[in-house]
Amino acid sequence: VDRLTFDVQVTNAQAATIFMEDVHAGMVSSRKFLLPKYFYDADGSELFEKITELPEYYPSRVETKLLASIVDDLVARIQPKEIVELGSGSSSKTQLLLNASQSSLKRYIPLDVSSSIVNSTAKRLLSKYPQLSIHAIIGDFEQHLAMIPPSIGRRTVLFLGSTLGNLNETSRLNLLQEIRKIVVPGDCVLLGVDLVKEVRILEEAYNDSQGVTAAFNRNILAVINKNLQADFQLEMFRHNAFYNEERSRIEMHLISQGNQTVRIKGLNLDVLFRPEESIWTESSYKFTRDAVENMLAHADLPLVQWYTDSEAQFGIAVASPE
Ligand code: AVJ
Repeated sequence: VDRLTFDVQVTNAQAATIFMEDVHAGMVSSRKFLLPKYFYDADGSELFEKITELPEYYPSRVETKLLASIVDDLVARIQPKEIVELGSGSSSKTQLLLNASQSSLKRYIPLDVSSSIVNSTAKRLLSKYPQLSIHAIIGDFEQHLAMIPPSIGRRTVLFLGSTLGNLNETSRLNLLQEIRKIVVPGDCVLLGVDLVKEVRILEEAYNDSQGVTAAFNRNILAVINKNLQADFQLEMFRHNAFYNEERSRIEMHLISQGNQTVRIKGLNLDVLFRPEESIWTESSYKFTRDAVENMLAHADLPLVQWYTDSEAQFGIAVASPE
């Protein structure tokens, strides 16, 4: 259809090379690590969907409910002509905005690394919203924001799901500064962030009783097994997630159960693990309103509106350049 533009910034071959480099760097590091973006193969995405339905995992549920409750107010204020979404995935929360913006909205620009998900989502949205055109970009939001086409008018950049919380402070500021370059006064940025709260609630959200989060965490090893012909034994790594209060972040680790050597054939690499040695797989930073306001201000994106649920579990920030 001519209402769909499909823009591939990373081919599968390029993505495979970057994956190899990232796994290599993480496995030869003195403190081993893997990047959380690699959780999300087909199995990992399915496990994450299951996480969002867990009683302990409040963020997705609370954000969706919050967004639903503010969307009319939001759209009345911002009347977006186009929506750019970073890490759009299945665009499920986005539909609340698409529905409410139907009179003003002309174009949707989803950016995501997964071409299959973006492709199927785009087709579904095209048939559901006959006035909408879609310019999908397959890429990494930390690298390809410059590839977003010139604006056609009042732009809203969406970054939901507390995905920003997976980035450390430097990367966060970097990304926000890149976002700043694709908006002008009158546009806005909508940022969903998980908030600092009681440690017990935070830790339970990442240590669910059914072990889904543990399976999600271990799945990153299966991703390496599959794509780099490695022989990680998943049951030889224990899921460990805890709140680091000093740094305001949940840390997820995989802890080696004993001495072991893992062969990663695709990297021609043997990796030795000591008993209790950790692979750091994810940080999930938690924010306060002040922290969000400060980081946005540093990127020259003043906070203009702040929404939160009645229990202040999750926040949605609206920022707009001056
Ligand atoms: C998708 C990044 C928001 O950090 O809470 C869920 C991913 N990790 N359980 C998060 C995740 C473990 C999630 N984000």
